[in-house]
Amino acid sequence: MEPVTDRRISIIGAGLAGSLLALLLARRDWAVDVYEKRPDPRRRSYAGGRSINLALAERGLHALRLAGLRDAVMAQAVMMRGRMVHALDGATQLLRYGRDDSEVIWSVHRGRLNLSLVEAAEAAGATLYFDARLDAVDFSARRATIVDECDGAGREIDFEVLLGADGAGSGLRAAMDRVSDLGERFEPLGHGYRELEIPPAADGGFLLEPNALHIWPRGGYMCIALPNTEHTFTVTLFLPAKGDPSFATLPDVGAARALFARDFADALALMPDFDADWQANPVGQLGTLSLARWRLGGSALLLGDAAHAMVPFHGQGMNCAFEDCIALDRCIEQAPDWETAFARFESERRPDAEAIQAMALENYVEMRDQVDDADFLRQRALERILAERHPGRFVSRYAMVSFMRVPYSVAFERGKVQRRILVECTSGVPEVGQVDLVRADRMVVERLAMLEGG
Ligand code: FAD
Ligand code: 8RB
Repeated sequence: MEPVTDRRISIIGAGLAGSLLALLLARRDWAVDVYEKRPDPRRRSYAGGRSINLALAERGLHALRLAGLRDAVMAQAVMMRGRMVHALDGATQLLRYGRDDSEVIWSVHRGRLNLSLVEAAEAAGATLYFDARLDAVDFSARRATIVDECDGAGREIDFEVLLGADGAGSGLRAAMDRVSDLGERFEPLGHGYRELEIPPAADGGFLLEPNALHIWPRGGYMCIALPNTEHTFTVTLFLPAKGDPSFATLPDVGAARALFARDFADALALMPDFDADWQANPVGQLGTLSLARWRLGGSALLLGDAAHAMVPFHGQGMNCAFEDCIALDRCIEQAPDWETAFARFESERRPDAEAIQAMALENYVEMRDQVDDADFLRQRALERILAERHPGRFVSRYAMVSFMRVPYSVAFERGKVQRRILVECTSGVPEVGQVDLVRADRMVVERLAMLEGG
């Protein structure tokens, strides 16, 4: 579609997806208005307070490259080369994610990343309104009510189209669902999370290896830690809501401390503020959101977490939301009208969103329960061997998801074929050195075509 000067696109949410989308569309000369319920991040201090970090992988990096923000973000990112697995006895082992330092993921500060995106969106010509919450929508009149979060005053805005980048608790989604059933389903994981922090060492350095994503796998639950540029680590405990142990069996900080002393002793020793953090930070809920419809004709469309919130265990929610923005920008550019653009976006992205949602669920089991399992480690060893023998053909699922931009649905399907080969070739074989590689090679060539662009 050719932008006509007075034609506006209205975006709800200036989070990670909304601000990137505003930037991409403003660059194409659309008049873009963004309504964000939170205050302007430039008027808040990001220096103090807790650091919340995110893992940025190739899909997200590619989006930042297109936005012209790659260098600025990477200047403040911490490289994570692999999983550092912490056994119960405190022993650690680094399992690399990729072949070398070209295949790594990056820990970035959410607040600073969001701020960079907001500034870049404005610089590209988008208009951002803060403390501005979408409250109600009259889709037939194309009018919406925006409430000022400071004084509670409501005002009416006219819109051409509404793009919902307003996250898992989307207000636009609720408004759309009131007009036409979106077929919304939320599948709770049954596990929650709580965040803690490891401060810098006395000499100002890191208390754990900085260039890793730390995992304390404990079967039914786990802790993880990601490094921050401030030399701290953000620690997250993932634990069932019910059962033993669970958030239900931790009525107070004393019980929480006892669980950590038993299961995460080396981590607890690094958290002098454990009690205060435990009491200050609430338990977060996790789950998978699916909608039968992401759009209302050609008048409103959901993307990012608003359309397909997922569990966090592949570290791909933001990466996927950024990929949505690039896909939507292209659909809008190429389609003759809004309805066509939205329909193409939805049919292109739905299979990929469903695939990463499923892979994220699977990765929880792998992270918490399999990283020290003998069968799993043998399969992983064979995976490395086959990846080396068949470059561009046998590529680990983790690599396809994190270091490449092949569609998530392709990574998911090829991952299933590869998993079967690994299981068939290692079952009943005690050592990976004893695997029949001639047979394995034949399976690979017969069952897997070369990866496009691989
Ligand atoms: P958000 O970034 O949540 O933005 C939504 C915005 O809409 C917010 O600014 C909100 O204030 C605003 N909003 C909401 N309702 C309204 C309304 N009614 N009116 C106006 N504005 C509204 N992903 C990764 O890829 N890697 C990671 O390592 C990772 N770690 C994470 C760690 C944590 C603790 C959490 C919670 C998530 C993590 N994610 C990670 C997921 C990632 O944060 C999300 O997938 C991503 O932010 C989705 O972007 P979004 O723009 O759709 O939503
Ligand atoms: N949301 C991540 C991975 C995969 C790591 C691996 C996992 C915390 C909330 Cl749990 C998790 C990964 O397979 O070895 N890459 O990036 C990020 C993760 O959690 C983030 C920090 C998180 N997301 C609510 C809490």
